[in-house]
Amino acid sequence: MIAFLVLIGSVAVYGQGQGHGHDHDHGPQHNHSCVHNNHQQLQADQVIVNIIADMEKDGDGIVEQTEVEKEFVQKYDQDNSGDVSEDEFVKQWHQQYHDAPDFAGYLFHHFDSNDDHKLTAIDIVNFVKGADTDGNGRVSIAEFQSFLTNLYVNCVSSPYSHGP
Ligand SMILES: [Ca+2]
Ligand SMILES: [Ca+2]
Ligand SMILES: [Ca+2]
Repeated sequence: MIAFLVLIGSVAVYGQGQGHGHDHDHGPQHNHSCVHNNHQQLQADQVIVNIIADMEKDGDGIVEQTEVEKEFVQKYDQDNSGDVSEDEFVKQWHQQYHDAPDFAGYLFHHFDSNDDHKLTAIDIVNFVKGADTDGNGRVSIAEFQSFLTNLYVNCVSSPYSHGP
């Protein structure tokens, strides 16, 4: 009887090990919650100030596509694969801004405009387009700030189609 139970136990463990070995988990890796929650109790506007400080590096008052790409793609791409996975994004965002992982997951989902579960240059192009509310081809700090405020405070859902 004991031997039988041990056998069942090892089959169960073996089964789990197998599941891990195969990298075919395409389901959502994180929960997404657009309710802002910060582990250091920072308010949304304080986090946004920090994001802008990191993003707008040359201080010309314009958030250039290259600046967003440097910050969101190159810096977050820990394994140098050329794109940013949800895991990479959530981890880095949480570390940098202390937003809860669930909230970082919501941001990632929002930024991943073509819904391929990666952040790449195409997502940044869409990001900049989405933030450029007056359509002059440039994202001013004020535009960027209100874009982020909408994400943080108004909890907007993605403007892009994410399929069924
Ligand atoms: Ca700039
Ligand atoms: Ca994408
Ligand atoms: Ca603009």
